[in-house]
Amino acid sequence: MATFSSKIVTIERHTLQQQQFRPGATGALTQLLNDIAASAKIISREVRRAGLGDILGDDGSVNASGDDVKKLDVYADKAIYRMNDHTGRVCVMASEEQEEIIPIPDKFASESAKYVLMFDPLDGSSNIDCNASIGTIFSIHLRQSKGAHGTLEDCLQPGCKQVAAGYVIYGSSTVMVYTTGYGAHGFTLDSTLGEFLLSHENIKIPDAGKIYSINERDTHSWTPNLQRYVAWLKEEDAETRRPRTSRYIGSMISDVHRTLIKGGVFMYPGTVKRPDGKLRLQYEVNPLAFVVEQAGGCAITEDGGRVLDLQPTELHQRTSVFMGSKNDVDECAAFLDGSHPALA
Ligand code: AHM
Ligand code: MG
Repeated sequence: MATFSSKIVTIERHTLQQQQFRPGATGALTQLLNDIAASAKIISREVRRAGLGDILGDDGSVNASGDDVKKLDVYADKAIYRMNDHTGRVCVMASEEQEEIIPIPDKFASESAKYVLMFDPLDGSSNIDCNASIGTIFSIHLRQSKGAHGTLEDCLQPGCKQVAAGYVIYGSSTVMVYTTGYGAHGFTLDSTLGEFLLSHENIKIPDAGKIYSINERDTHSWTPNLQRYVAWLKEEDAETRRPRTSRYIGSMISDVHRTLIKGGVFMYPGTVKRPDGKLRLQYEVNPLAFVVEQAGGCAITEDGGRVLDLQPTELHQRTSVFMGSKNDVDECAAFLDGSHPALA
């Protein structure tokens, strides 16, 4: 007879339990996280059906960051908006898919709405047509403004001010990982029950990994120190775990999720054409950096600063990023600032 040794915990129960760590909590953040989980179920269902209907392929437009918009991006963007525009918990939203901040409709806008919700509805969407994993990334801040409507300034807070963040990866299964600053926790969607069940409690990223993840197309646009670092990773030296293995899906959420589970380093540096890289600070880098730090890892920019300390000045700001296992990021930082002995 099967025996069951561990408890079954739904995401609703988990977010409620986590509320105890926030003295004075009203339950609004707990409910907001549950609303995000609910929109993720809707998006997951649609992603799973992709290819069955007339949903695959480009819709012909270009988004605020200059990328082609896929129909599923639009669907995911609307699903998150419609789940959160009327709850009285969110004062303003911002999406990677939309140029400006997204106001709450007047009839639902309220001074008591405490939270700012920013999201990348479907990250890695260029992978939709070939069935590689994609995902939703979200970042939540406490509002700073007064009045019925939240403002742009509410959306321009540094990542260290996030009160919660996470992502949902639509991979071989659908997994939601979130943090409210008390560890990073993962839940797998049981599609027959329609419930996210705790599957990765208190995720700990390995201190060191064997995988590096970067788009090597840009090798010739990297700084000489970064070129040397990636070349060094390929050299043979068992003592320093080399050569490392390369993995790059081209879907940040998938590359970072793998890094979180298996360890290693994920890198998106600046290039000659794009000195700040490609990835967006508020929608992609900050939320994933928060999760990675909560799992015991690190996230820095190319100049060695902590990602979460960056003060955003514009909504669709880009930043370079190097994130993952502590040892790997430290090693990488030493190459970037020129202090690594291998550069002598
Ligand atoms: P997207 O938000 O339009 O999907 O673009 C972001 C994606 C990231 O998921 C991924 O890390 C990166 O673009 C890959 O870019 P590149 O093809 O330049 O390596
Ligand atoms: Mg994205």
